Amino acid sequence: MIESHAMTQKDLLPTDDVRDRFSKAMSAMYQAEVPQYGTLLELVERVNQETLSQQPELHRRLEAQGELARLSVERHGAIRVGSAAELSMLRRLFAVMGMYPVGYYDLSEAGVPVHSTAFRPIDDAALARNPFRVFTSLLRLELIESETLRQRAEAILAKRDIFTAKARELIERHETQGGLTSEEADQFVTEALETFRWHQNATVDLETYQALNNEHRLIADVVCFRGPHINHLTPRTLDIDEVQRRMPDMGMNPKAVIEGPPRRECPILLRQTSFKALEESIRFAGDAQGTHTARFGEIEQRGMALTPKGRALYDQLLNEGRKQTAGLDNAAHQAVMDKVFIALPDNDEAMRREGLAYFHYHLTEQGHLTEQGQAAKGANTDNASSDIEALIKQGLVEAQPITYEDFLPVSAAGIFQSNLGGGQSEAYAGNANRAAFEEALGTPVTDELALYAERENASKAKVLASLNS
Ligand code: OOG
Ligand code: NI
Repeated sequence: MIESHAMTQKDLLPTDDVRDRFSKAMSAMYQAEVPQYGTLLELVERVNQETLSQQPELHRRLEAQGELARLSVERHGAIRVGSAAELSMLRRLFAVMGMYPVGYYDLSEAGVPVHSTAFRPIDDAALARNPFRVFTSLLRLELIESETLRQRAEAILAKRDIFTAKARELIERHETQGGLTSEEADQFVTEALETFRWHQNATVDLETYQALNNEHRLIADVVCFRGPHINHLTPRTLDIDEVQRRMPDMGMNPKAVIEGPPRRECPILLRQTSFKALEESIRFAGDAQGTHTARFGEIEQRGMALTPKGRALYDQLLNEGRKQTAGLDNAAHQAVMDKVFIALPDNDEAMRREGLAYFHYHLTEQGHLTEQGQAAKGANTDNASSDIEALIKQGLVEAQPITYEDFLPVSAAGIFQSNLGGGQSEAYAGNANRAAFEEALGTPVTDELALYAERENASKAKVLASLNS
């Protein structure tokens, strides 16, 4: 029995590989569905290559952070589901790919009746291999005021199954045998992809669609189709300003402003912009023709993850900036943000010393020599943080900022709104309900800040241990 167990273990594909295969298949499917996404990928790739050759220091830095290898596979997608049963099954589906729910995002604040999490890998090695993330929102029917409309939506959702029978079977197999073989993984990718596919045929008639759409565009988007079509897939760019500038030349219509922090020498968190998708023709039950806009394009530039202290400062500055930027075009908006964000130091060293961002510590070449030879001078695990400073001064240890792997609620709200038409709305505000979300999900979401802190601490401990042994 022990032997057959060992055999099974050996034959199972690492979840990182399942995720890598899935994210590539998803990208291929979305390219076929939305040709503009292919154009966007080309543009991002070109600008990334140009940026790397123009900025050797950035090249060196990304290489040292282990960011270069993953750059071309890095993307996130977004979906919206309608019920607790759908959300909890998705949790199990993403677990097959080593993706776990991280963070809670309340979008009701921004007038969007959903709350969300991001399914993503969590450990260093998995993130380095392929950090594929899916921003997943759960529709909050309880926020719909009209009782009849709410019941109508619930009844429609209760009738659909967004998973294929084979996908369900493979998810269960993953759970019982602790993984999937390579062949099963390929089947899983094919079957799981079905959940995210676009359907031109709505499951409801035009009248129902319109009634739901009048309550909120997003409700119609979630309720009226067979499944939670992937609504965008976002590549990572190294120069979002440049991509935004070139989008119109390539036939894409970017949203007015880039969301998030302004451009910086040392990027923080996440900057994002999107292009508006075209209207797509839909065939409704009863054969009526109509249109629906759901799918769009988005790009993002990622920077360092901020500590709670750094994040509080970011939120404060963002709010200050937003008071002055209403209605401004991108150039003016960015100019205001530049000024406001002067309060946040723009170099790694200061961000680290002031405890504003998370860092990953590792040995320099000299540190490795020291590790092999004599014990490090002055290293003493009793006082880890001051020791790290001493080791950095001695050139034995280097600190690299940890990349932000998550999302920003204000930016997400801006993305939702630019694609739903309609601006700011207070209709559903003040309705955060993390407990309800977690109950629907079937598990608590992991706190993203705790994850960064853990990774920072682990890297520190590893460096200290290797120099002290
Ligand atoms: C998700 C919008 C949020 C992001 O990058 O912040 C998002 C949606 O529209 O479903 O993807
Ligand atoms: Ni997005």
